[in-house]
Amino acid sequence: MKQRTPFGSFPVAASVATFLLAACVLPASAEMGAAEITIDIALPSASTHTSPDGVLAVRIFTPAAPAQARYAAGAPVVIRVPGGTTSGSLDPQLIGAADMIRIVFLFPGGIDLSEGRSSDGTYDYRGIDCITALRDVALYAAGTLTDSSGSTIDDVVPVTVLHDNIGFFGSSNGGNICVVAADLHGTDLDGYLRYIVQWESPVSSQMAVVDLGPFPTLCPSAEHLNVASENPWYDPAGYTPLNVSVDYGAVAGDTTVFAPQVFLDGNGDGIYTTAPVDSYPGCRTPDLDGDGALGPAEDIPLSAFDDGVLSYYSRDATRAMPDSAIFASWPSTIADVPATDSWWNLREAVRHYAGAVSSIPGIKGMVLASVEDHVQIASDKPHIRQAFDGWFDAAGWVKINPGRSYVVAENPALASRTDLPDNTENTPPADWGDATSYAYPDSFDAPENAGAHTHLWDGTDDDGRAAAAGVYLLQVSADGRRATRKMMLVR
Ligand SMILES: [Ca+2]
Ligand SMILES: [Ca+2]
Repeated sequence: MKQRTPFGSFPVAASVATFLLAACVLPASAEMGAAEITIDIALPSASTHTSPDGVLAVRIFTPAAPAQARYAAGAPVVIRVPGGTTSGSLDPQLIGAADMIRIVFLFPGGIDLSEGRSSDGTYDYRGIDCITALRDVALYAAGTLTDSSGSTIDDVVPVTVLHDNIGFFGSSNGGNICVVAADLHGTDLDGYLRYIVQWESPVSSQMAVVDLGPFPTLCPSAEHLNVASENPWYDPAGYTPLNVSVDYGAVAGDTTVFAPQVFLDGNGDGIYTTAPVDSYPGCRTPDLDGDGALGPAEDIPLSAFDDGVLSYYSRDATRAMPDSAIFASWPSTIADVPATDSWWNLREAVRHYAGAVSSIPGIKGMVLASVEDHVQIASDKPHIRQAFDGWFDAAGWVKINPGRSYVVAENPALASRTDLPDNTENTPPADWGDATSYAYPDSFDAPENAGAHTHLWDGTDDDGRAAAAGVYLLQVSADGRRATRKMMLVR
């Protein structure tokens, strides 16, 4: 699959989201590092379309003994769905929540090469089969489905499973399918699925393909430089819970190149216009004047999800394409408006909150947000707002980030911090443009005195997974000044 979005490859601060995840699922009394065991099972699922007994590869991380479970009554279950458009991996996740049962799995057709395991079927890029697979994993956690040996989860884990305390944790784009599954299979999941956590999830098509910025440069190999700029055609005043206002009037395209095939032709010359990046030979940037921002006279590259057959741009960008000359004869590799709508109908959370809330009365939503998002750059955070509004407008329970007291209880060293917003559930922020009023800071490190300091990055991303080899940016702030340096991760 060609991937034209920056998901999964973004250099990120390693600590913040990991902390938020732990804070979100850990009780104050949790013992970090409690012993756990790993159990692999194969789960028969119709989502594989493999007769007679197609299975999903599922891995369970569980407390090793009842005393290590979160509650005296047993252990709740959280099912973790990865971001990007990957078919999943079996790596450990939410490692701070060792007192819970944590489940990871591979979507139909998914392969984990490092583990030598795979799920039967064909990967449909978070489509209907993946949605069904997530349902079946949840129903296994609920004790209503059995593995390929005929065993329930209760038969294989050494703790009592709290079947009525199951949560989905959607990392970034994984937060979309969690809500879609809760809507489409809510009748089956009601009574089991209690909450969904969405970590900075891009819940509408424009957010998923990052139409608002930042924007990639064209670089050889695995270098990932981005122009950290908002889309100059984005108008925050045009926000709606389903889409945002971007003027795509300058849309143009060229399907003879790899990327970008679609762009906003700011300088109007009919081609995607770039300049060389002095510090990176071979890289080219649309930031022609090198001021670090993209203006209306510069080109804006648009990204798409891609299933190997078609590229799916945002609903709004796609609707603008027929007005562009190159789409007079619609390219065979780009999804048209009906195909685009059909694709996003199953991949945007924004269209499924109401159904999830009505199907599963009492389900709760938590939206994790830090001041500096791991991908999105728009300062009014419309993706966080859409996620919040999705739950809120459906009269569901929703909160941005765990409460201050919860976080401080987890880490008492944070008690002195004055920059941890204590949001009230079911209450929107007074000003979405003031992220520090509702989002967590990007660092929980204490300020340091003047002098030389040493810090170690363990080479993992916000999900605790090994980051890809390549160039990463290191940022240091002091006295209101900020310096950025490049560093190379070699594996
Ligand atoms: Ca141009
Ligand atoms: Ca510029």
